[in-house]
Amino acid sequence: MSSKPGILLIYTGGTIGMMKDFETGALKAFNFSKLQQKIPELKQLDCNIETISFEQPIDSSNMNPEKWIQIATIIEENHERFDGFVVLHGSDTMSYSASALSFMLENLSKPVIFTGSQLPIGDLRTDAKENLITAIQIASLQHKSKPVIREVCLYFEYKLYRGNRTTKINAEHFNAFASPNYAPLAESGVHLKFNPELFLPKTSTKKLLVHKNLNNHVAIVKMFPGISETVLSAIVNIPGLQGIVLETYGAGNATTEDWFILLLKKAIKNGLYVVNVTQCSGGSVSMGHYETSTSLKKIGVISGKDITTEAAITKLMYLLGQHVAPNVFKTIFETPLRGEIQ
Ligand code: ASN
Repeated sequence: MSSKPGILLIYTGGTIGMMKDFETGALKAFNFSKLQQKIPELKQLDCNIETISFEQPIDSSNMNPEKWIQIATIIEENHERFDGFVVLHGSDTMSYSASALSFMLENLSKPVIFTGSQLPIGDLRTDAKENLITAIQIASLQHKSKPVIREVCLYFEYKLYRGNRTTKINAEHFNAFASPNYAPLAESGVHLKFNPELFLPKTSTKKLLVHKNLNNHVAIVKMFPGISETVLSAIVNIPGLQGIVLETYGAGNATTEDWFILLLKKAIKNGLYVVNVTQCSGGSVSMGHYETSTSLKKIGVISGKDITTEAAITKLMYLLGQHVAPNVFKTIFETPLRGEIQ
């Protein structure tokens, strides 16, 4: 048996594996065997790579909870056989998927690295090769026969981030992602430089638990000056809605108008979970710091602290899917489960 680490490459789609449609000129995903032909360099890596592909590779704008379950199931079924996993994924919703998978995979002790690219792998100026090759190298790194990385990460343009801390910040630049509230776990230059003090602590030797119950009766609402009672009331009264992520201003502030506070107060009383996240790209919610957030705190709004919107909405889906009891929901949401919140 080979002593080289074994890596499973999971191809879901994305620009990395796309080609121009002859008729329309639009980019479309193609199948994985073609992708491999474009990267003969994979053979030079010091690990054994096996691949598995979505039957129909997708543009990540078509990503959804069913497909997250598909990714999680592939990891679950192959967990014992492989030392690490690299998920090839479109960049558009990669941060949502990396966040979702971080919650779905409890007690993870192996690397799951999401990566993709801004230009197709066949393009002369592609960023795909560096992203893919370094992601595989990181996934196969071991120390004393144990994986160095033991969490869900996202690797893009020379940086390895904790997946659930990331957000896509640019539709064109190769440097497409940021992790505004958490420094990169590693940076790739001439050397690969790791920041082990930022890794999730090695807590347990417990068995991997894969949670596949996600509840999508949730919504994201972005505050803006002029938001009306009619609009907000229509949203919070959607039949079956169980949670909203409310993107507020600055450190978690919102209008103090009576209709707004009363509407949310009633919705929360009726069992709706409201999570306060900032619409700023960095920093934290701190309810009570300004008068404009004091009432939100009083009526039981959950603090998203420094969480990203991507991690907040997927954490909501995960906790609702876990049927967390209402009396502890707020406390559990405000507690870091996978390093997603301070
Ligand atoms: N639309 C593509 C996707 O998310 C964008 C990319 O991968 N760069 O699938």
